[in-house]
Amino acid sequence: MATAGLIAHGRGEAFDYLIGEETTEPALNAIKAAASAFLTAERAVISVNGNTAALVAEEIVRLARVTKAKIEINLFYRSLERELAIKELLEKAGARRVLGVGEDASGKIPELGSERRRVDLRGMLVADVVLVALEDGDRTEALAKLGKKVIAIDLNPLSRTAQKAAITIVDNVVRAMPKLLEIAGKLKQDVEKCHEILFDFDNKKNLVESMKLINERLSKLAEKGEYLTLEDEKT
Ligand code: PTJ
Repeated sequence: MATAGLIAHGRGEAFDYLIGEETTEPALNAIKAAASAFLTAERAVISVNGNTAALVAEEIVRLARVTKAKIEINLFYRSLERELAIKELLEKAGARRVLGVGEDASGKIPELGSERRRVDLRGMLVADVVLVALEDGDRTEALAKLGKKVIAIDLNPLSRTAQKAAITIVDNVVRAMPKLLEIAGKLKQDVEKCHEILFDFDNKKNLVESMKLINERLSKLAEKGEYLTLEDEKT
């Protein structure tokens, strides 16, 4: 994980407290839409950075298998050494093919500078659906502008990634990925249902629900003035 990755992780933890450290109803709705998008995609790609490799390598590999998606390493702080280390981690988790390593990442995302623009010609460049988690806002925005349907997992509903994605899962990646995997497994045989879910899903509305939830939770906390008491009420 990059040093900046640790800072990104801490930023996420702060928001996890605000949502109550659990998969909320709006997050679950977004997960269902994300599973549907994967299962109806022609060329889906799971983008992997240092943080997601460290946290959910096995789930990434299993999701790729269930949804026939490709796995592509796409780093903000790109170096061949990091790419190879992440590739090894993914292969240990069962991945057979990992895109985006070294010269394979010779495609370019317009609008992005330097090393951050490099993508695999067989993966992200031609993908119709791309899953990103703990992602930088510039890249999410650039992918969306290219017409990709971006699915984001981001604990912060206010981040540019969360705001610019087509489907935003406001949840911790360690909870969201197993759930996404489970729901994709259930929906796999029902493509019609997937289309229905996507038709009914409104990301803006769903993001508003996540923000309302934080707001209501904070109001309750402010009344009580005690975090742990509120947590006890759940049990
Ligand atoms: O591995 P690299 O080189 O590609 O580096 C990745 C970095 C750290 C550069 C990249 O992840 C990054 O820039 O992250 P940001 O811009 O800090 O955004 C991360 C977002 O993920 C923030 O909005 C956090 O709130 C959110 N986040 C942090 N931890 C989690 C999370 N979202 C879901 N689950 C988490 N565990």
